[in-house]
Amino acid sequence: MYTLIVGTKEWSSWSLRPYLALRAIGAPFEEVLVRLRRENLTGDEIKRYSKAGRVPILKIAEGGREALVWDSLAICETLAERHPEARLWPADPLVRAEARSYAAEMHSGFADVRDQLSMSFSRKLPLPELRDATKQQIDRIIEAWLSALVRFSSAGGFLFGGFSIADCMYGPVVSRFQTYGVDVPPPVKAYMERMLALPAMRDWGAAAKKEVEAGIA
Ligand SMILES: N[C@@H](CCC(=O)N[C@@H](CS)C(=O)NCC(=O)O)C(=O)O
Repeated sequence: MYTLIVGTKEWSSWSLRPYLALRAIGAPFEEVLVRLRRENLTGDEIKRYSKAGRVPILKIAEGGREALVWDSLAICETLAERHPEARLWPADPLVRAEARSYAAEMHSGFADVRDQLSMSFSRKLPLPELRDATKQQIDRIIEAWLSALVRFSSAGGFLFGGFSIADCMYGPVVSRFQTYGVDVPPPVKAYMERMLALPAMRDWGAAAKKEVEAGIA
């Protein structure tokens, strides 16, 4: 029923987010991998699937019809709606409203973190000289994580207790902090370890490592 079109796993932070959501649901899905950073080739290949020209893309085939969903957050929202039993959003409406804000803040923000600490999932890299804006965004992410963890993590270990779309959206940031050795306080470190121990994160990391070994990332 589902096909997820993703980019090179070592680099494609946006693709990792709905991948984590799909894995959390446990529904079977096929995966198509498009190699990124191949100049015009990448864009042309992605446009074979979606005119928006960006991965991730989710294809849903159902009852003889097909739907295309593009953009990481739209895919996560669609999956949450189609699989309420997976509780991809917190059950409490007020907590859910806050979790949605976390996901949206990530989706529309932190441009300097994304620029200076680009995802390289399986590598360990030196922390570059950070711009002030990047430092402020890192502080904001840590503050936001701590605020949620203090209130909710005892009920499941994740930002809002049980694993949610907020965690999906920040999964690539966990990877970046690990790659560049960003200094974080102990509760955040423990949260990062829980995220990195998820089978979905480990599988993504193993695939990313193979790409690096094969010289394609
Ligand atoms: N806002 C989009 C961003 C998607 C995006 O920028 N994807 C990158 C890969 S991570 C891409 O498709 N790049 C196309 C290219 O490299 O030509 C989302 O949330 O899905």
